[in-house]
Amino acid sequence: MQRIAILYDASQAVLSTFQLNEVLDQILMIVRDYFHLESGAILLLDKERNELNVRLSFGIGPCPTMVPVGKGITGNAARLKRPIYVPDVTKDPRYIAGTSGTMSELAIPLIVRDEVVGVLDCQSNQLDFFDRETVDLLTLFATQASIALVNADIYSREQKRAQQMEAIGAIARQATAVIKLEELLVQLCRSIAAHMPLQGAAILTAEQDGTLILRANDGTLSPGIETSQALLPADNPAETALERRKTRVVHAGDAGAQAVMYKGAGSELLLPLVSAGRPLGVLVLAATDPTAFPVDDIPTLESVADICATAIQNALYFQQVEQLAYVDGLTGVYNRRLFERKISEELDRATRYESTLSVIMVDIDHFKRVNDEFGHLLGDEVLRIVSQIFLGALRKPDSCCRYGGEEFAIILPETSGPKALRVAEKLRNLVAEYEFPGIPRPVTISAGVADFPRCGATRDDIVRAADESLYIAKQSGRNCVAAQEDTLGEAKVANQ
Ligand code: GH3
Ligand code: MG
Ligand code: MG
Repeated sequence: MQRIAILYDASQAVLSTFQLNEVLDQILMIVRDYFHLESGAILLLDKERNELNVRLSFGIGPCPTMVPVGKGITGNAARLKRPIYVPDVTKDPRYIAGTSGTMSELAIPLIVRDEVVGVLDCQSNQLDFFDRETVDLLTLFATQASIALVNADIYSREQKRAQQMEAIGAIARQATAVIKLEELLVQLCRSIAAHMPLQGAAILTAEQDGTLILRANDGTLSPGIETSQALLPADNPAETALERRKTRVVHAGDAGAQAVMYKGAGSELLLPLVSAGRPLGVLVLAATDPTAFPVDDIPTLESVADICATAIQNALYFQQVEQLAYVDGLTGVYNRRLFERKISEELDRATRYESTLSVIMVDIDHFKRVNDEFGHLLGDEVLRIVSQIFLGALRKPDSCCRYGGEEFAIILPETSGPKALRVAEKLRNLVAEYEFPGIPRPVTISAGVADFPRCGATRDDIVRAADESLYIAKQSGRNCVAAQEDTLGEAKVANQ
């Protein structure tokens, strides 16, 4: 009767909490205090590896923390799914020597709905310590303990799920708050790293040719790849993940795990970012723990990737619309609106870094005549061709803008007046030499050059100076290039 009371108390105690650590504590406390054992341990089953890991113990000296299922007395209890009692461990070859003084051992599998979840290992320093009744009682207690362990496991999963859902909500809210692509990518990495137990998060974006570039991270990348825009080696796991549209876990030390970019990362999850069938990039989540990304968590993390992909798609769309607002419909070069914006930005920058900047104003000569003689459509074609000639001859940082009608304004960052004059001269030459289809004579341009800081400090100063130079070029007979007196020491007309 007293023993039934013990069992009742013990069950109450282990079932009174959902916290795994508390359940483990309670189980071993009961084994030690109610059953007066010298040592004991709870081993939990790692199903994937088919091994038992010691989660908590008392009175046990140095002994293996992991036992494969089928090995030792505990491993055999798990394999056979029934308690194994060894009254004299010295006579049992299965016994793995550990704690000195142990004479008898009882290993009881922890089973719920016919599935082994672990083993309760009980040891005594006395030979044949466990009588029939104690074995039965401990076995009954183990049943209660198994239920408590499973409850705690369900609870911790639920809690984790709830935290994940909360994190997804927060990430989604932050994702919709930013529309500029570069900012969005960094924001996504930061909020993912802030809301999830990770070492870091990064986003790789797919370039047009399919290569992946590291575009953003949460700021915790290892110094070696701190530089954004880092290109990944070909055939890296991230590339295959995106190609196959399949989430992939890589572990440090895996063959081809070059994409493990975080120093000290034990594992990385590579989540393809795909929106409306379009491959946009890869979300990289890094963790120090090699087992940080269990299969159960993948769907939740994939929904985080979906949120990212949608937000990135929106930002790309916004970028496209924004770009369209700055592009001239007829020629495809930038429009005047971009010119106004760009020149202000570049002047700010040149002022800050005390560098130079030039503007070339271009006007097609006698364009009215071209229209009159060959028709408006051909006139349009001339505008398109001239634009292409300019684009082909300018450097990447230069901006070619259609300023109005048949006038162009070209911004040359970090370029002094004399150098800009040479560029203008090159453009003039290219146009003059071009044989425009349907126009049996050369089409020419005139150009005026001005530079910062020599021609002034403001946008208006520079544009006015370039306009005046253009006027001088026109006055000098057209098909030529001119610069302000300030630029070259005296008003100069080149190459009449
Ligand atoms: P100048 O050498 O002094 O610059 O003479 P110009 O004939 O080029 O100058 P003007 O300002 O008299 O004429 C500009 C012409 O450009 C008038 C206008 O019809 C034409 N134009 C402006 N925009 C377009 C366009 O989009 N397409 C076409 N085909 N013609 C245009
Ligand atoms: Mg004009
Ligand atoms: Mg003209």
